[in-house]
Amino acid sequence: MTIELNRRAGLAALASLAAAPAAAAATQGEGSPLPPITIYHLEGRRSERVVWLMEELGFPYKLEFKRGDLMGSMALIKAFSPIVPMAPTVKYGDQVLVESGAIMELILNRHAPGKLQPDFASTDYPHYLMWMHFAEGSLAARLFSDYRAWMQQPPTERSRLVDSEAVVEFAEDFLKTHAWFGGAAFSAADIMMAFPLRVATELNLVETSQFPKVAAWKTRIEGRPAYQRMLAKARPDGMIGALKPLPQHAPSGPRAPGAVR
Ligand SMILES: N[C@@H](CCC(=O)N[C@@H](CS)C(=O)NCC(=O)O)C(=O)O
Repeated sequence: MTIELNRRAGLAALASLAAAPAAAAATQGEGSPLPPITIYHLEGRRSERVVWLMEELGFPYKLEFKRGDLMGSMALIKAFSPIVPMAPTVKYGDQVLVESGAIMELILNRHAPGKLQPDFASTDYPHYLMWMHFAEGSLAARLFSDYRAWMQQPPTERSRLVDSEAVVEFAEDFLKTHAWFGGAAFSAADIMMAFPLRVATELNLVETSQFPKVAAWKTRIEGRPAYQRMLAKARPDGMIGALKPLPQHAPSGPRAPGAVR
């Protein structure tokens, strides 16, 4: 507990040094003042995570995108931040940030203490943090590498390595014993996991019917008022420019035996 208090005090001190001028900032509860935030966005893509987080927290933000025009939205991002144009790109005060997970952790830890993440000392916290990072580090990474490979050549057997089915199975197993990816309560880990788990089924990387716990969890997150507000603002015309689903994914079942690296 002492460590937690010290950490929070440290974060608060850091934040007050880095905070935008008081006039431009909005005070958020007991957290540090929130600098002006602009989210550069592509409809139906990972930038929805930051919009959804802000809606859950009731925090102000500006959303930049060209409605119904993914290339036009990408051009806005490139004009603003040409070096690594990705969605989300977020203007946080005077700083330009990418990586949805890092942006979410920053906003929560600095400006929304105690919200949308389990207490640091709880047994839920390690799981929460694991899923916050698994979402991009393992799940999205393996889904998109399988998608690219299987688009070129349909798979005849499952990979010897941890593949799309294995990473989604891991999420399904966790949801057999936990209501949410943060454990007992909805958290930012659910926001992080929503995009890759949607990709897994919509792009036909896995067989949807094999993952009933994931399907039930999706219904629950999509029923949240903040999720619906995010959809209305960030995906006003529904999904646009969706990638083509795979004609065929790897046959499900045990992975092919062999060496791992
Ligand atoms: N790990 C990054 C991934 C960001 C990312 O790749 N976003 C996609 C949209 S979902 C993008 O901007 N793609 C454009 C490109 O790669 O050129 C995050 O979580 O923010």
